[in-house]
Amino acid sequence: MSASRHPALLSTDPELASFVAAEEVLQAQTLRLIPSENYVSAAVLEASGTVLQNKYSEGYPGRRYYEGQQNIDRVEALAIERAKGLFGVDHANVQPYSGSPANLAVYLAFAKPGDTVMGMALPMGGHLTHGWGVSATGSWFRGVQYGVRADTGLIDYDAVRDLALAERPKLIFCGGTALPRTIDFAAFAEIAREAGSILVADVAHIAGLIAGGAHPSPVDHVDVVSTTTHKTLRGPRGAMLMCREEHAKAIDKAVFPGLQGGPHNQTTAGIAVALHEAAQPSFTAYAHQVVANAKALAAALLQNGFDLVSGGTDNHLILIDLTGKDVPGKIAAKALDRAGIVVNYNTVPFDPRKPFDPSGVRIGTPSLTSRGLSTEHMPLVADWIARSVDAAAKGDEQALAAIRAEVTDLMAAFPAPGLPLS
Ligand code: DSN
Repeated sequence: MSASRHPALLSTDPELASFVAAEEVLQAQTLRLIPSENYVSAAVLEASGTVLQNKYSEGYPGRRYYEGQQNIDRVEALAIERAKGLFGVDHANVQPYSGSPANLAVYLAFAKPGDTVMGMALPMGGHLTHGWGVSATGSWFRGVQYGVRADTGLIDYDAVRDLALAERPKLIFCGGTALPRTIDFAAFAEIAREAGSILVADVAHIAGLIAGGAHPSPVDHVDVVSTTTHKTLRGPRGAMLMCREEHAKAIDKAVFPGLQGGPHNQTTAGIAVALHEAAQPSFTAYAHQVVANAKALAAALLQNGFDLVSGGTDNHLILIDLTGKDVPGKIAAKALDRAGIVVNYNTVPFDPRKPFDPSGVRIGTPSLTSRGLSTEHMPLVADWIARSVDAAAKGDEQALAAIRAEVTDLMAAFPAPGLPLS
């Protein structure tokens, strides 16, 4: 593998080219288990690196503030039509730069600073932008937060309802970043209706599962669907907001001119390609395989003596609770990294430790499934994780190096989409 697949880059900026080449090797050789990451296809990668990059196009198709939009309009209109078709929505805005700006646009569309908003607490599995204190959404708005039950690790819908009726928030967010279980959108919709709140489903993590029919869709239940495009959906780094026609104007106005300037047209093109790929039967199979792999991995981890938040998973994500082990999340995550297994340390609900040094490790199966690993490989993956955590406890660097060699060996047999063959 060499930087020569980017010859112009290599010639102009060999130093930067060497970083990209090294990242290609890293992504090819390691077992990537961060549940919010994936591998885009070569086609998405190409679309994301086109001359569409060179255009400014504030506005929307047919209504721009710059000329020369003949092709850009077609690109954006295609992405919009594909999003509408894939998710079955009236309206789609494909311009948000990423998930946080997408969510901020929702606030701008429906709330005023100081209004009460409600979301899942970050340490319980929510997202910063769902009204958590350190985020602008928690300082400009009054965030109230729900969580999961201590005994089950599941969302307590009765507590969500009580809080919503007590607080009558302007917005309620459902969805998050560390939720291993199916979200009951109908239950949230009932609560939002009673509380008179706008309901937003942030499906960034599970958008690909929804597109592939491996998780129920929120579309018939919520006012707005917010999603990134680069997680299970396997597109470029970007985001979309989808809604019924009645909210279309408010959403569009909030994204532009409310919050953003010119859309990133090269990303819009990548999103269009990813949406096309996600509409194929092979993507339906992919989405179901992601879940089957996660369930098999969860079962194998339980057999290896790990505690899992909520006892397992219904989706692509597993939250390992290491409070019963000798190794906290950060030390485990760093040891796993040295073993070629890339995860992130994460808080677990009711974590006795601090967020920067928490008790959990968050893993998921989108990336390994994109490489073709299946349920039969999951006991081996669980065994590697168990041996790595054990090695971390003992400070056994040799054991970690041995696991890394095994990981590199297996991954060489499963080429990653979008990457050169190792
Ligand atoms: N950073 C994303 C994740 O890893 O889940 C959420 O924004």
